[in-house]
Amino acid sequence: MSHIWCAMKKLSTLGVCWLLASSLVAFSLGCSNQEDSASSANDESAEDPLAMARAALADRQWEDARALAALAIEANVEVEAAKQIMQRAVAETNNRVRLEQGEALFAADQFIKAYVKVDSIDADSAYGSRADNLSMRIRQAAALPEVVERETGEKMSRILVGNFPRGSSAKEIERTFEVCEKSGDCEMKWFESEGPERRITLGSYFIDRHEVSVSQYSACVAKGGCKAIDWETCGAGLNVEGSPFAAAASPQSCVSWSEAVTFCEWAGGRLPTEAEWERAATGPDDTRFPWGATWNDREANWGDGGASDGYESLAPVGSFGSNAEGLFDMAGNVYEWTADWYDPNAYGDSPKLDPRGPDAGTSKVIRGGDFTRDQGSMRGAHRNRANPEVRDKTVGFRCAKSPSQLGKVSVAHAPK
Ligand SMILES: [Ca+2]
Ligand SMILES: [Ca+2]
Repeated sequence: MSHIWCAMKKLSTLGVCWLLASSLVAFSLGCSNQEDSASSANDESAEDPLAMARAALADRQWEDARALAALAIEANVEVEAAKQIMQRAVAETNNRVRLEQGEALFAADQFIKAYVKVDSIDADSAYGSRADNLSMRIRQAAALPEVVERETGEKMSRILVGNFPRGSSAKEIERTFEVCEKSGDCEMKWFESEGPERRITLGSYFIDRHEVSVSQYSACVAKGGCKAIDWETCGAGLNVEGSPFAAAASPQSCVSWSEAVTFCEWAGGRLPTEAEWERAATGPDDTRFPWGATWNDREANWGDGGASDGYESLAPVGSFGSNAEGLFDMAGNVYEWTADWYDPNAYGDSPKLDPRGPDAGTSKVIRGGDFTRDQGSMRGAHRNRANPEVRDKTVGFRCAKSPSQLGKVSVAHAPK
């Protein structure tokens, strides 16, 4: 604020004090020393509103820059240059207002995509050199609500822009294999697709707190947005009275990949990418399991061979605790479709920014393990795959939203 106050002191003698009178109330009065030192260092710039406007612009003090440019215009000093500063300051001010109104996450994503050419330079060093800008964008992103709600009432958690070590180290793969071998015949190749572990960067996004439930899916069917579940191709007896697979609070399984995509589009979003799913599961601290570093057989609906976790079959969504991002059932209950095609070697040569898997394939990635699986499948880094056309009682899904999809509601479908 000292820019303006000091300029005011100078320009008030020229009779233009009225220009800023209304905005003076909050200004600091502590600029006399700065003025003195600035004057002794560079008399001309200290008294030149245009120079001070430039300085304010460089300091990202948009309001100051705007007011000082106005003073320069009023004083008829290099009017064109002053107008340019004014335009820039107004644009930035408007941008800030928009950000405060809810576009911060979108801006953060745009920032990343504009500044980081990940395939040609290292993302981490790019961020390092622009740490101030990035931290500013993250602060802006953090100003948004942590939770948004979609039309079906499902809450979505905000995952902030940032990077994380995706996949598993060779040591972790070996350790998981050893644990697996204690309970049966296991093959190392089941786990090797989790490597190599690499730090990747994702933009901000939102993701459902729960697996999509039977009742939510039914709402989409009732409104003509989704096809009715084809229970027959999934398994006999799943749709009978009292079946956990047809219970309203259960996760909706027995959906093909494209049926999951259709639901998420209807709900104004999309499926999460495989990378987004993993980051959401392992949280900001990159924990081995959604709840933390060590195995706990009461934290998920897994294949315990009985019901020590309380459930022999599907559990109602959200029956266990949430992870650090407020997400439920990121381990167990049902596997979850992701957007990506499966490739066991996908991590080795994937982009470091927002990887989206291979362009084509024969199976889609499913994540999180299900109610029949052992503890190795409950890890956040665990990968599996399924034929996209298959409907399986162990495979469901949850939806994500890009910041650019915020505010979008269910697609209006005419009743069929
Ligand atoms: Ca269980
Ligand atoms: Ca799950």
